[in-house]
Amino acid sequence: MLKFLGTTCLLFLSALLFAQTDAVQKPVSQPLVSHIYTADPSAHLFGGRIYIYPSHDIESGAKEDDEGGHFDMKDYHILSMKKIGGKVKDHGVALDIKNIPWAGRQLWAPDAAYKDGTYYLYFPVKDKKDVFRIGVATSKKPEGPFQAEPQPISGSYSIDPCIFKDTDGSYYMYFGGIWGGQLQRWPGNNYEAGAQLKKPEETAILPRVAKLGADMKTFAEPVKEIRIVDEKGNLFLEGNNDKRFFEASWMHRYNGKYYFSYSTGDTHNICYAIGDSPYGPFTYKGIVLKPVQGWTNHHSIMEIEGVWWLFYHDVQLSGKTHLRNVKVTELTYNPDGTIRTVDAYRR
Ligand code: FUB
Repeated sequence: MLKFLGTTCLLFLSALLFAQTDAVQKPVSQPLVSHIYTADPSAHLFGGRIYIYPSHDIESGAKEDDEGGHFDMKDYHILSMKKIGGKVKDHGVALDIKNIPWAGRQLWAPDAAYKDGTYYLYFPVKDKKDVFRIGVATSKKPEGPFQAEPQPISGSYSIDPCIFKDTDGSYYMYFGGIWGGQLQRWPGNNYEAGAQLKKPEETAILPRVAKLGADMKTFAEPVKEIRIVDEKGNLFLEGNNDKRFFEASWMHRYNGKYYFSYSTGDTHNICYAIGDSPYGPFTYKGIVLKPVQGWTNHHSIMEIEGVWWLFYHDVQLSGKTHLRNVKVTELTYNPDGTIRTVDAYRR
């Protein structure tokens, strides 16, 4: 009898285990639009309406490689909605690569800002020498169309600009991305075409920040590195690739503290670190968003009437790493100011 019970128990346990590992991952939210592929959502509240500035993923036929050559985007479409869960409007082409005089290829993750009646769209694109730079374009409307400046922002490089407005009215740009984002080629703000990625035992490459000039089209100061440290104040090594910076910077304030969040790239987390100044240092606190379906993970965070939202993407619609779809889900804080980790799937 005991033997029979033991075998039944074992069978039950293995069935349970099988059911869990085999469980279909049910997404906690659905794509905001499905008529085009969109990624890297930077969300803002402009004039009481939610505007999302995403990448516009396409199938261009470009070959997949470790540099992200298959992310071969050629324009931006801006999305907007009155409220979370409301109807999402696609405002059409807001900026086309053809109309950026200095651009070569690959329009990657953008962000936007508003100041004194003008909207600014910040975007990374490779120049004609295949070097990523960050450009800016302006419009009188949040949805564009945007008119690009004739040159990239002087002193800018790499990818993934995030524009943060501090409570004193200053604007900062956070940026950078290693591997295909080329940040490794810019030690000390100088371009070194042959510069390599760090070895696992070396200190990891750091993200960058610069205060914007009053014209919103220039850097007001030399680009600085942002220190992300562990609880003991030590910088991460490249080998700590589940915590070190890779790409996809975002900055927000919560209860007077500065929250710098970013993707760890090859380990696919969105992590965050907290500091007392927009320049850091930022102390690592944990994971905002666990890996999503697809290789890349990219997000933005914003508050609407006391509720916090996490915008992100996955590949639910296509199953292909370069054809993504943007989503949104709620973000919650613990009483001590730490963020409750989001799992984008019910397992
Ligand atoms: O969309 C192209 C690149 O993929 C972005 O710039 C990265 O952040 C990653 O999401």
